[in-house]
Amino acid sequence: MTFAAQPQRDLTAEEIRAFQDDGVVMLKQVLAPNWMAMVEAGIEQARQESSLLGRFMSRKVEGYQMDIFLWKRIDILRDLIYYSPCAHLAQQLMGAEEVRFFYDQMFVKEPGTDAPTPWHQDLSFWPIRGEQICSFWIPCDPVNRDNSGLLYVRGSHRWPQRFKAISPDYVASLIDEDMEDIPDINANPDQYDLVDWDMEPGDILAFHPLTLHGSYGNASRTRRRRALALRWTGDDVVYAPSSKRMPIHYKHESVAGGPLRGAAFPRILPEQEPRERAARLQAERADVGKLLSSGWHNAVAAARQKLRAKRTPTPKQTWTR
Ligand SMILES: O=C(O)CCC(=O)C(=O)O
Repeated sequence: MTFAAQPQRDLTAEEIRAFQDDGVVMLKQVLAPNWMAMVEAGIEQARQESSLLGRFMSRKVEGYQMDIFLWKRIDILRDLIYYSPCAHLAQQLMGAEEVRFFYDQMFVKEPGTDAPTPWHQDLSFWPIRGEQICSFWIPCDPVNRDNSGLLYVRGSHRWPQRFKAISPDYVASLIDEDMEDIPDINANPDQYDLVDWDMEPGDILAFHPLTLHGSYGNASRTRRRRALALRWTGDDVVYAPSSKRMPIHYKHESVAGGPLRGAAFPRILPEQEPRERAARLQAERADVGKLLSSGWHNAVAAARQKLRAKRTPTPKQTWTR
């Protein structure tokens, strides 16, 4: 049995084609105001109750706030994931039978926050592999390029390259030196097929995790930019952990090379797993032991990265207007 709501409209063949071929599509008005109220309330609660990791990741710029795995501690976001139409929309886009929830992430840039999101691919630092994966980026404020709407390189999910991860907070430990450096896309915009959209609350940007994306800082003096990202997986996704990939601090039963399993990655469609659903009811905190040891691992890796960076500096990206 699943309790995920049906979408207010089915996606069109053109929207599904755009997701598959371009690696990104803007889905106009697919989340009704009741779901958007949950997104906004969840973000606001998360901002008040930020996690240790969130505080660490947001420490660099005043007005910038990021946090992850919010749904594990914020009930309204758990409910959004289990009951909103998002899982059905992800199922239609990915062409999958099974839909699991991978993780969520909040990105806030208050007016005037000069914090560009560097160009990056998500999959190069995620501990999963597969084709049927999609992210939903859901703003709860009107967004355009001026207040840090996301930019994409259309079709880049089909490029053969895997680029060194530059996560929005520049966590050095996740950089895989075997990957290529990301080119300075904004210095040569004519060489790339760049796309972006003006968005309203209720719209969703759906994109493949290999599609290059980034954004300018928030140059608006008045308009905030609060967004929630929800990540979904389909039938072909396997767990692929490594020291260069984002660690998962919550309980699950996935083994390397096997499918995602367990309460950290709950199945939403075609039906929920009773055991995962039961676990969902217990408030779960990230495993502090794992968090500390990965904090230690991150610190060591960051120090190593700094030493290496002296020899091969990370190429700068142009994000001035
Ligand atoms: O909101 C942002 O600035 C970054 C979003 C992003 O990189 C993502 O959702 O993968």
